[in-house]
Amino acid sequence: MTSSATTPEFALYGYFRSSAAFRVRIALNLKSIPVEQKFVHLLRAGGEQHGTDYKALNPQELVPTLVHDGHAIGQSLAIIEYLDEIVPEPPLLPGGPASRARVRQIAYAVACDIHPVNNLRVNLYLRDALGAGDNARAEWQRHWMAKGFAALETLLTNSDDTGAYCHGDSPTLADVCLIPQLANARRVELDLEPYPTLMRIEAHALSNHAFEAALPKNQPDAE
Ligand SMILES: N[C@@H](CCC(=O)N[C@@H](CS)C(=O)NCC(=O)O)C(=O)O
Repeated sequence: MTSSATTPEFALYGYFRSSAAFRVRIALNLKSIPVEQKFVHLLRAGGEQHGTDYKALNPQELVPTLVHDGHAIGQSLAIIEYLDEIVPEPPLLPGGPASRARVRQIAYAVACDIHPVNNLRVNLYLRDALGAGDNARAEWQRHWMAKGFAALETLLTNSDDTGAYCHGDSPTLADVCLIPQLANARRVELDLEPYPTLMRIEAHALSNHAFEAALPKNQPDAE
């Protein structure tokens, strides 16, 4: 693990290509929280996430981990909710139970259903234990992303609650999850033409510096 030398109050262990870390980077940027980035290379030397030091911090051996005030917090959604509680402005969940439920529905569709089956360790298991070739692995990812995006496209297109962002005209947890997943989709060359509403929201989000600065290509550890 290597680190950049900036302010130590918040430290984020991540990897430029990790979409779960990308979510946290967006949330930190939206809230203008300065962070010391610590880089965990998921591929080098069998994966630095499996090393003793990192495992002590996050027994799941996954990034991201946020370290703040003596706590090491794993799980991007737990981290983002923590940030939303300690730095409430701007809020990442809207007012009103129904609105909050809708934002969580979109966020969880990405974070609980699309993302986990496409994670690196799942891909490596497909490749190494089950003998799937690289083409099959890419097809697996495209399949699950397409299924998830089709549902989100319908949900977002058919709702008056959708605005410039997934919910209204301000970024929420829904956008924080959706935009990184679209970056993953591009990596496996999924055709995104069937999702014009997702594309419109993505274009708008990326015009916001908080999202743009969090892109994998803009990270110090980008390759
Ligand atoms: N549900 C977790 C997922 C974390 C996760 O899957 N992280 C990936 C990168 S996006 C990872 O560390 N993969 C390493 C591995 O599979 O070995 C979260 O939201 O933080």
